[in-house]
Amino acid sequence: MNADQRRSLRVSVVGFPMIKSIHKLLVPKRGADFHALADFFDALGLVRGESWKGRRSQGMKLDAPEAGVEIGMGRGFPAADLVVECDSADVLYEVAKRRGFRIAEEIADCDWGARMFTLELPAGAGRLAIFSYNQDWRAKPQVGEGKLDASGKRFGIVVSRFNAFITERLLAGALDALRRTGVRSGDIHVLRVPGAFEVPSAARMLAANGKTDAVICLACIIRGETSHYEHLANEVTRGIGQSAQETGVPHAYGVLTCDSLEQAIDRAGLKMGNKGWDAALSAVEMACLKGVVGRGSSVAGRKRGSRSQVAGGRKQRKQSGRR
Ligand code: INI
Repeated sequence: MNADQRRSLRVSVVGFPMIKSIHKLLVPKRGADFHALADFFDALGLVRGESWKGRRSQGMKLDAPEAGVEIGMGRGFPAADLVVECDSADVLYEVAKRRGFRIAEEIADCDWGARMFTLELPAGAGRLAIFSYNQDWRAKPQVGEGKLDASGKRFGIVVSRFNAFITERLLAGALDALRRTGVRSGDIHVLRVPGAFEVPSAARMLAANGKTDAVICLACIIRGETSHYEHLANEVTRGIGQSAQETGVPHAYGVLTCDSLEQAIDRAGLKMGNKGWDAALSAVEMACLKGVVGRGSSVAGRKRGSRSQVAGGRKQRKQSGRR
């Protein structure tokens, strides 16, 4: 027994081996049938997976995103050796007709909420049923994101005077981004503070005043010879995060932590863009996210147990009973 065999034996003894895939095996006798089957499944849109060509055999896999064994009893099942679900059985029915595939059963409505037809597989390999559900009952992720339209929103900007050569450029970038996303000048409140260390406290003052939709924090910390830099950077970062968490008001992090002045210049409008501008856009997006996640929204506003498309679809599927 070699090392690989010993390892796989150990897996099956120690833990339950995971099933990787399920395949319907078709073994045509002639090369022409092999190619006819490959063309047939290609035409229906199955995706070509791995293939091999050896001395003893050749083969290819045609994959679908989902596969499995279905055990059913009762009536209404298609008389088929293989069943494929697709987006639109009607479209594939037209493809099959155009390609001259042999149709065993015409397309028709099923009482379980689907459209279905049956084809003869090439090379006498059996029958294939193709169906699509009339309603998409599968769970879909609820995706939400904040828009970049900040009109009517109010922003606070905290900017440190330390390294003003850099931070004034960050401020200019942030103001530009806010104006371009529709913020009125009167809705922007700028607070100047001595250095980065003071940024979190000032940010909290703005966040707590009840009139600010998001706070933009701008500072520049440049590494010196001492460990002061690390302490300062950590504390400023922690403080900004804490203020955001505790007030529930989004805070954008526009604090440069750089090894040199050159690096800072690059991030204040030169080679690496302007981090003030970036921070302002993040603030706008986060300020708008509140509306997306708020009550009655598609993301978080749905009450538990309320009828979703998914639950409705499942219910219907259960009631009608597939096939
Ligand atoms: N403040 C900065 O914004 N950047 C720095 O690089 C910096 N350094 O290196 O010391 C800095 N120090 C000042 C600090 O933020 C406070 O303003 C000061 O300690 C007073 O509390």
